[in-house]
Amino acid sequence: MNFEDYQYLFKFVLIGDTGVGKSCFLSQYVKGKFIQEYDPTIGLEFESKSIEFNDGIVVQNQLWDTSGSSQFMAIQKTFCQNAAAAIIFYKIDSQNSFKSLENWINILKQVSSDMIQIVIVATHQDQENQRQVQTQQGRNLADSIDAKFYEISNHDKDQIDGIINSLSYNVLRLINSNKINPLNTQYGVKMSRQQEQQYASQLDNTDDNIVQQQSSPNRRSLDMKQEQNTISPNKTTASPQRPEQEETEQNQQQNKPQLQLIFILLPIIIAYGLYYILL
Ligand SMILES: Nc1nc2c(ncn2[C@@H]2O[C@H](COP(=O)(O)OP(=O)(O)OP(=O)(O)O)[C@@H](O)[C@H]2O)c(=O)[nH]1
Ligand SMILES: [Mg+2]
Repeated sequence: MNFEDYQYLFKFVLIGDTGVGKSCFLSQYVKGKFIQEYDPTIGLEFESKSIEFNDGIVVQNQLWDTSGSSQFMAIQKTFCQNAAAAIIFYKIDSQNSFKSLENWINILKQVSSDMIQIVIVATHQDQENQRQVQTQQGRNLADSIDAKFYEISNHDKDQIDGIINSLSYNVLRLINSNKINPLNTQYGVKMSRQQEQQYASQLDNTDDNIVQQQSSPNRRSLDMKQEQNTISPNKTTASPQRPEQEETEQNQQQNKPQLQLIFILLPIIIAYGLYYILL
């Protein structure tokens, strides 16, 4: 796939305490590989993967995996700033990681755009026997901030794909409903150059339509005027002819009896004339 074989690029950030499974989630999504050994992320890493929707729209998801260590707070904040979506992780076998969600949500509130899509993901679902956080606790917290909630095991790639696909779809929906301006980078969305041109021409067309819609009553009256004008010259040339013809026909009709009378009277007058001449 070439660099710009997509229409949109979405930037997602993965945040949460150390060891909650952010890198593991990312590895499963991009490489289909579960990382068994814990290898803490230093600062920041990122991976990209494209998905194609039914309507042919290709979205490249760029996932930024931040370290959960407070050492890297500045980086975490910076990368939350221009994100289209944030996935906040905790693990069900760690009450502390769940408590930290409040801090992560606060960071997002401070720096992210108001259109950021937030998802809370509880990992280690396969560690049920070590559970410290009840599913309902996670769900309630997600509801309180209007976020989606998932409880998963990072062993299950399908669950991970489902989360990212649904996030991408939601961001795309926000673009299509004009709630996110894809030209404004603060929303964590970027368009390919080709899509940008198409988008600009669509905007131009929309502007034209608005102008046309606004001016359409005038245009209609103009058209009507033009229609009247086009009709009237024909009418005006046609209309005098018709009465003239009618008049001539009427005159002819009216003259007919007079002529008939002349034809009757003329022989009589001639006969009388001859009569007087001969006498
Ligand atoms: N059983 C189980 N283990 C998991 C799961 N997710 C992650 N792990 C393990 O948890 C450990 C830490 O996972 P990471 O993905 O590296 O954690 P992280 O959030 O990236 O941590 P930092 O990079 O330090 O911020 C690894 O040893 C993984 O194998 C899960 O869902 N179930
Ligand atoms: Mg990591």
